[in-house]
Amino acid sequence: MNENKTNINWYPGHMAKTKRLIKENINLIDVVYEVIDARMPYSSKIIDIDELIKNKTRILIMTKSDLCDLEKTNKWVKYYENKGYNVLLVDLEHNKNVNKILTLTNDLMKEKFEKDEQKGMLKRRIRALIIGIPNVGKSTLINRLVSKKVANVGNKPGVTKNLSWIRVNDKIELLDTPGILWPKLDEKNAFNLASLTAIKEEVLPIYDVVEYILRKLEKEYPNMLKERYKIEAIDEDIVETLEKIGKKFGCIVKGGIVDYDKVITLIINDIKTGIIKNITFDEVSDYE
Ligand SMILES: Nc1nc2c(ncn2[C@@H]2O[C@H](COP(=O)(O)OP(=O)(O)OP(=O)(O)O)[C@@H](O)[C@H]2O)c(=O)[nH]1
Ligand SMILES: [Mg+2]
Repeated sequence: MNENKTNINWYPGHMAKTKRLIKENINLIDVVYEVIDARMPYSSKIIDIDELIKNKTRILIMTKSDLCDLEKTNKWVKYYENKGYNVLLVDLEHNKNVNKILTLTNDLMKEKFEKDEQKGMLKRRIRALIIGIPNVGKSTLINRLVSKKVANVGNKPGVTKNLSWIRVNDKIELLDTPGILWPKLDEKNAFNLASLTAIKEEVLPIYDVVEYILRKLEKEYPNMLKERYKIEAIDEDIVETLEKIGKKFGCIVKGGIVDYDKVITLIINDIKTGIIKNITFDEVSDYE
């Protein structure tokens, strides 16, 4: 694994605050929904999560299954199951597998709640904490579970700003939280996070992010390069490749010169909007 840490000073203060608030509220919580992106099951997992949530019962929820490379991501499901996690792979866009979350939650909580009842404690709702890095779909998950729009969502990091309790039904309530990350990012993880919109692209040099995306596609998904960008291989000098793509897509300014910023935006948007999909950027073999 690449141990280089990016030295960019980017860690926003509100993330430290969110972590503190989660620590303060953790004793109220029965179960934790740890949300990660199925396209990066390693890079999108909070590094110091155990420190934050202690040994609470948890469900690892992988979102965006509609956008991931299922073959690769299923290896990650096994990887985490072997480590003892309860894992659910869900597609929040098309509402697939979402009802399994509440069923599993009830199963996991049954014994505890029965015992509490026997002890004469008042019946109360199960309290679930939703936690994850930015833009993985935490608020979308809440809206799906509640079956209406109660939380703001958006296809960019940092939409949710505060912690808030949301009642799902008379059995369960959820605590939505803003996305959190950690101050120093491993370089490879940082590029995955920037490529798949979990940190603002501008945090890293945008040309490097796009080069990373194209080289990753060339290595893992060469057919996508051919189908979408009509190119067989990435040039050693990435500018030449951007030039070719720019000409094909008409990203041209006056005088027939390629507008590189437009090419960059095109590629970033292809990932954001899911035109480029069925991709998983973390390789399980790197971590076994
Ligand atoms: N295709 C697809 N898109 C999804 C899925 N889940 C979430 N999204 C999209 O991902 C984007 C981010 O969703 P949010 O729910 O705002 O993410 P969040 O984790 O709450 O983000 P922050 O509040 O910024 O931390 C939105 O554009 C969602 O529509 C999914 O399973 N599939
Ligand atoms: Mg949110």
